[in-house]
Amino acid sequence: MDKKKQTHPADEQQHLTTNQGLKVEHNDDSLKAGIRGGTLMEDFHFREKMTHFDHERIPERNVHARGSGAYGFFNVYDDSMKKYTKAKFLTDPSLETKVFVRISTVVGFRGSADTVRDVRGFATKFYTTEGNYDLVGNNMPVFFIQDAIKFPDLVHAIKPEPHNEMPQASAAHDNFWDFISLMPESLHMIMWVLSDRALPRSYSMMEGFGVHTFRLVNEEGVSHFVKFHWKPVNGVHSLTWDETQKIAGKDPDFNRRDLWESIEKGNYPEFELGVQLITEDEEFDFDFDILDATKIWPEELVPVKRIGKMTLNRNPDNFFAETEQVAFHPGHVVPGIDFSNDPLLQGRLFSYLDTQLIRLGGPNFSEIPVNRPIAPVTNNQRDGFARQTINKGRVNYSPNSLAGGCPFAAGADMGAFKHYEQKVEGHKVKARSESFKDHYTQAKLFYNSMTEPEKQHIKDAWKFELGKVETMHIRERMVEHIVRIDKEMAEEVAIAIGVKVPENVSPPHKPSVLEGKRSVDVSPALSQENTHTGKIKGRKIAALVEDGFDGSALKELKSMLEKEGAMLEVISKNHGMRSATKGSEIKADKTYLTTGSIMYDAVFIPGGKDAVEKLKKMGDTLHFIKEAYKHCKPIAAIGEGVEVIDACLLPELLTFDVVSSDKGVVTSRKEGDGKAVAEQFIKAIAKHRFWEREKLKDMVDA
Ligand code: HDD
Repeated sequence: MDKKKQTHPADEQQHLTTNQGLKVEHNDDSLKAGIRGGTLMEDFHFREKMTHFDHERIPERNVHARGSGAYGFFNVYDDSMKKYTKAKFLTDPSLETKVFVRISTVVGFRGSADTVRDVRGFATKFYTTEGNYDLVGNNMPVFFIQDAIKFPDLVHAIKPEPHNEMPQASAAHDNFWDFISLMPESLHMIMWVLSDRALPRSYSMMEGFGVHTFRLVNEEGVSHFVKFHWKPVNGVHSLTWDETQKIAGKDPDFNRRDLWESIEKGNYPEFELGVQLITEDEEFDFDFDILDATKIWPEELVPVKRIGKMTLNRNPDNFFAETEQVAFHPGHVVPGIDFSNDPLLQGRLFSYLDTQLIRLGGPNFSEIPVNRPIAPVTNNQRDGFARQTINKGRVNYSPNSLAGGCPFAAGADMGAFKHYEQKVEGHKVKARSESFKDHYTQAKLFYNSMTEPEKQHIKDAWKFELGKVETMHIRERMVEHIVRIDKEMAEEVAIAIGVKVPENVSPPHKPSVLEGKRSVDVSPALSQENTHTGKIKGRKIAALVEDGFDGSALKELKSMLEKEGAMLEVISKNHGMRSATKGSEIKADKTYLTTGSIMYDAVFIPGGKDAVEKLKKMGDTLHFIKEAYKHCKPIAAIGEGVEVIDACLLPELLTFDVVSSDKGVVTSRKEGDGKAVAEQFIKAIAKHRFWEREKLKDMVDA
């Protein structure tokens, strides 16, 4: 065997080299004229290293600058979608399509905190055998504006104000609400942004939406209108507003870390792909225009058909190379998927390619590994900054005879993309259809579909957002809009922000073209409380442990939680091993200094006399439990551990030996009840929040 091949490649790579492959002898001092002399121009290694560093940053995305990525795969369940589309990855169940997903916040800069109130981008690149397909969606099914020409205004208004660059990653400022108060089309989206959907507990616990109406086109050329959905297998779960603000300080990478860790642990996030389909004949059947991106198709009118599943199972190797350089574009489509005339979508079809040119420095970004299709690329495009492909031969034009006409355009029957031949007719106008002018019906529908706690969270969010607005007439204009959504909501918000509810607010305009069409007054699918699956996969549970704890109870719970895909972390005053009375000792994962109750979904306190005596006297422990209680989270304790809960003097809570998950506090002083407590605790964790405790929150000093 060739001797050179026997050395491990890693051994070769251990040597530091220049970008030309030259081994470097010294990396800690630049080349100088004498030991205390000036640096010499001749030091090519210094200059190369410094120049590269000076050019390391690229422009961050104008919106969606902060994001996290993951690889995975998608499988369609069966071939039933053949009726609607010829896209192979949506019709051939034997295909496993590789994907890259990037989930992002919209407003904050690249280094901003994860847990801000914001829309989350949910962009998926499918590397299909027919070319890349990008589904560039959000975790909310509607958008702020109806026409893309308003996008620069929207983004200018929501981003930090230009004179002082404040506030970071927040809509709570005058410019944004000034703009919104003059753009009633945004009100439906605003209701989503003020709801718990804007505070996802985990990227694996949010829905995704393609937002626009797209088309699916089958082999026969028949088109259906479609809306795309991602349904999280873990259900939709959110943080509370108080948690999000505290987490932003304690761990600004909270959602990114959660995604990374769940993939490393094998708790792969999973989403089912859903489609809502209507025929072309049904286009005008509904009390909204299907081309209007500020409207949903209520699931009760048009059911979501679940057609496949995506699993995210691999973290990127390098954040910059993959997550930062990935380039999405709603115009990256494959045969069988096409566009509608939605004016927001039409504008996006221009903007995404345009933005990549500045962000990624030229037209060759599709050659960056994360963007490269698995389908072969053969065309006459050449040159440009950072060209990677070494095209061979002399021919770079078409038609040609010197290369036998290659590459030649294929027919649709050979797998080529052919634009759907839609008949269009009309005057060239800068105007908006009358059918786009209903701005309140679906804002109301959303609000009316919420549970009481969800409604309260929206009211509280209004109070915060508008309370930060300094200009009184902007607050007043917003309250006028809120009246048209819900009078009682407007009254509560108005009191909190110190304005009067105006008398005689004109009723919302309902275009006559939409009267008498198919509609619903309530859509249960809009409440995230109805998405819960009874599963606890991806949740994180804290166990509060000191020396002398009951090791057997903790071990039993830990193994039951892990079986369900949840994670238990041990929190203690200090790092190191904690001794157990029964069972084996355990390592503390975190201390009260390095974590907090806000980072967990539930808390467990095992028994053990010595441990409990210490825990009862520790302010940090009591604060941890009280804060979890205030955030309506499940708490469980067994044996002497119950005394620690008692020591918290929680309002309206008496701990009994009744092992029940009903109130989210599961306790038993009988040591033999360990399994029963664990079972009920898991049920409570599945429920996630016990909102009835919210009314007590002012009584909990945490
Ligand atoms: Fe956009 C990024 C989603 C409207 C222009 N958008 C971007 C990303 C997502 C969305 C998920 C981040 C992609 C990534 O992770 O790299 N955008 C949406 C949705 C919209 C929407 C769901 C409405 C339905 N966007 C929209 C409009 C325009 C843009 C109307 C302009 C006409 N969006 C952009 C952009 C970005 C972008 C400026 C910034 C970085 C990028 O594209 O690659 O071109």
